[in-house]
Amino acid sequence: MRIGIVCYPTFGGSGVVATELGKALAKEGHQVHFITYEQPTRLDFFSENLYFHKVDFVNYPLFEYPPYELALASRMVNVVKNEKLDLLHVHYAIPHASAAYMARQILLTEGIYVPFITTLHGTDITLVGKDESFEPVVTFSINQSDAVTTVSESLKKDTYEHFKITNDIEVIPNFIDLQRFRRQKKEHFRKAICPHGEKLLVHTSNFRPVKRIEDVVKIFAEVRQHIPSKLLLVGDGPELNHIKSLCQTYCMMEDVRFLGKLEAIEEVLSIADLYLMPSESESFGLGALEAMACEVPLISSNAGGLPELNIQGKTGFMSNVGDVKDMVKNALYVLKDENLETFRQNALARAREFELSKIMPMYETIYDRVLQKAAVAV
Ligand code: GMT
Repeated sequence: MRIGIVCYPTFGGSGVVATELGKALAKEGHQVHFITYEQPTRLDFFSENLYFHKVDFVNYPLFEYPPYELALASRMVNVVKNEKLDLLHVHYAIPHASAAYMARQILLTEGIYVPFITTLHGTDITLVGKDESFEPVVTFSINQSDAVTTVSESLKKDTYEHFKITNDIEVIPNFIDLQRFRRQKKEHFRKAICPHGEKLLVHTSNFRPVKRIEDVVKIFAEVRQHIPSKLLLVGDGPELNHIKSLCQTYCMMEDVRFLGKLEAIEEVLSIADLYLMPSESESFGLGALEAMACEVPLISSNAGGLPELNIQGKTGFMSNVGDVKDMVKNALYVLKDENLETFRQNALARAREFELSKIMPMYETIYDRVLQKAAVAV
């Protein structure tokens, strides 16, 4: 198949899922064309089946807000025609689904029907999409998609609740490449961070308010009163400076390290004992799945799709959003030497259920189906 993938090329979860999916499809022999404004972060190697088409556009002094969506739709039209794409798979509704709709309609005037599949990832529904400034367009483009997927049952429910959806929604969870995400021996690294055998807690994210990183800091401040421990904060985003000053307020800068954006995240996860994800809302929790694959148990909130990943009392624990006290109690329990190994093994076993090779065929099945339908429609 010749597949066009549209995504945000940044470190965000939706971009990671889109890129990893594209890479895996290319390995299977499909021809995969990424259409986006920048080379996706994880698209960092050569494969004969992978292509990148940059969305370029002229900016004109009249445009206070450059119309990216129009340039994207035009580029999609151009790539579909030139590369003879069979379908488009767009990740994150805004503005990718409406741009895909526009491209499909333009191509139709030339007798070409290119179906598009929309994958909803989370904040495109739970935060941004339902805002009245976007809602009618999001509803319309979801309903016009040839197939729609969400990354959890919870996100599917939210989508039906917040929008007037007439289309079917299928759930395809996030996946993990266990060849890459596995616990590696990194003793020297561990010793450098925890020289006196401290326990190591980790959080990775894009430092947005929805991640409640203040809670991460509060949990750690309390845990270190009971167990010698260190905290690694990986990522970058709008909350970073605020979180740094919070750590200073708690006088614990010597126990907290900020690592910024990291590509080899699996190396950090390989030395961790506990992963913290106290999010306000989380449609799946890809960062947590990456940690679990590296045998790191999870202390999380019970928001969104997290109960579909974290098994209470087995792979870690969940608490209500903001219940820092309960999260501290659970963290101390998991970190006990006599408990940690069992939680580690349970986390890995759970991660195995989301192995890439089990999830990718679900997308291929949808591709086959929309192509069959499109063939009948033309
Ligand atoms: O976590 C983020 O804020 C990034 C965001 C994105 O769309 O780039 O991630 C969302 O999609 C991921 C991949 O499907 C999910 O694993 C994350 O749970 C989801 N984030 C939220 O719902 C907050």
